[in-house]
Amino acid sequence: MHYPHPESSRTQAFRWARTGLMRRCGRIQCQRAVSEVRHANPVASFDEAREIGLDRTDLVSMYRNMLLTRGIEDRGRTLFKQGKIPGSFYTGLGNEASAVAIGSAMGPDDVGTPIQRNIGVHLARGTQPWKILAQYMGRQGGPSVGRDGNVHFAEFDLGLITMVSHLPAMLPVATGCALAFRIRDEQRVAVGWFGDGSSARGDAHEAMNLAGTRELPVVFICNNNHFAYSTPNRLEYAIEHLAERALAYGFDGVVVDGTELLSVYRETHLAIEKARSGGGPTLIESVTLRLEGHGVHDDASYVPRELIDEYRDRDPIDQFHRWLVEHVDFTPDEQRELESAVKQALNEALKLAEASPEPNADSLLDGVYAARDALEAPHFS
Ligand SMILES: Cc1ncc(C[n+]2csc(CCOP(=O)(O)OP(=O)(O)O)c2C)c(N)n1
Ligand SMILES: [Mg+2]
Repeated sequence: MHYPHPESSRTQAFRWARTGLMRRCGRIQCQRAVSEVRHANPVASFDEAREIGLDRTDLVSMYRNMLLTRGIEDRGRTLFKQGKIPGSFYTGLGNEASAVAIGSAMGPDDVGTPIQRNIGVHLARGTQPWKILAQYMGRQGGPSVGRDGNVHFAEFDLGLITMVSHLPAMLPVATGCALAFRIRDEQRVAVGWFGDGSSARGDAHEAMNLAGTRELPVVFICNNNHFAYSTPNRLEYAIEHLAERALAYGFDGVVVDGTELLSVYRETHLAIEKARSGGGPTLIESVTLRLEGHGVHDDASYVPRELIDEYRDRDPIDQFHRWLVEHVDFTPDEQRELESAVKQALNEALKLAEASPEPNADSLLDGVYAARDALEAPHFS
């Protein structure tokens, strides 16, 4: 099946809807505004990066985390083909910049609920690469201790909460965390992720509506990668940009090019600091393309070739490499050194992960139920 370019057809559908609406309104002066949502600007110089608190070391470290993200997923693909990963395997190819930028912009005490395609968030928060590979292979060393596959995991100690499969069920969790921060008078912010497909479900509306009415310290990130399985954007929603929905909840929305690391970083940084200082939520729509199928079982033959070519040309890692060369004189020697350090880190990670045993069957119920004294919720005291 061939779908036309989702971007252009969506804009076209939106225009038709608007014309129809104006026609139905007849002589009544009724005009529906075309999208007024803000579009983020690129970060055009090192000075602009410094203004949001980033020095050269921070920039190179985010670049390293993008290389690591892609490297881990490349290893995962190979492990899957070797039959070492049970179930299926999902990647975030094309989403590395967005994931690393947001994970890096979060403060040390902030919490987040990353979802599928967000390995870069885990790495930016400090999850060790070997633990991620161990997770993929269902080993004891993985954050879920061998209980689940490659997307349902997170390290709580790093401020990340494990996703459940039902999407976007983690948005109400993020809003709930933000409400708890408000009640406890803590200067912390919650970050909740969801996809373009998941945006159509009630949980997304409920979470954003509650956050808007209470002006909670939460930032919503919509990873809009053009598809939900094989369903293109134009069959998912009838507005121009998902970020427009923020206006209906009474807070700001912004569309950002998710292939540009620093644009995503700046928007997230600003939204988090606004939330922390009492300014309420923001919805950031980070636009990318899912550069592979939904999982390894899907050949993505329904994605138009020209769309893939367009986004391959805008590869987030290559783009940021060019930015570093242009703005901070990143040298070929530094590039070689970094690539070899990343390769070495991945080799070591793989060794540790493969050495990690499979879980014992008699540990199956460990961690399923929380111990009563481990809970600090007031209604237990
Ligand atoms: C409530 C619910 N329905 C269906 C699914 C099955 N499912 C898993 S991922 C997915 C596609 C989600 O699309 P999107 O939100 O755009 O995220 P993407 O996979 O594109 O990153 C679906 C339908 C699910 N996990 N939860
Ligand atoms: Mg999607």
